[in-house]
Amino acid sequence: MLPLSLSETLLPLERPMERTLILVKPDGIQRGLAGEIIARFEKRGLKLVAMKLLQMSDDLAMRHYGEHEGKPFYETLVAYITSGPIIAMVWEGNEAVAAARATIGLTKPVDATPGTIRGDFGMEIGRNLVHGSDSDKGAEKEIALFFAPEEVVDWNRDNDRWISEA
Ligand code: D4T
Repeated sequence: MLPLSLSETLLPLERPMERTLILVKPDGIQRGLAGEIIARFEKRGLKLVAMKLLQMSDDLAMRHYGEHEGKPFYETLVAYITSGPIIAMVWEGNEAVAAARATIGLTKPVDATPGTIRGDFGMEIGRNLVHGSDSDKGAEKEIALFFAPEEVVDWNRDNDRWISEA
């Protein structure tokens, strides 16, 4: 049998892709880092499928951070996330949750590796610039909080075969 040609081995991806919710938090917007932060995910190879600028209400913030209710940092966390506009995005890709979290870096920016978003731009846990879902299930719930199904765009990226194996 003849070996497969490059175009035959690099067919567009058919397998289902994972999605993750990413927020550029108010400090990211106020510091003019939104473009830089978005570029990190884009260059990594994740695919943008939804995006909006919004001011989070207390109600949305409490639903988004519901798992932290009762913790000592909960109220300051809600005040921080509602303190200015944010950018909410959905990024798609193979193991998108893990890829995005590795791109973001550890929760406490002083412990985050240089090269990650928090490791390059952050100093304090209460100003850690960006949020990324922590699991596939969590991402599903979080995406539904911020986007209606029709706001998530299913599109084919022409260079997918150079980013993902079939
Ligand atoms: P988010 O959810 O913002 O992406 O952060 P992480 O996924 O990295 O971290 P997390 O859920 O454990 O914490 C959510 C949020 O709470 C802030 N926080 C956390 C804080 O202010 N003090 C703390 O002690 C902890 C644990 C930071 C992120």
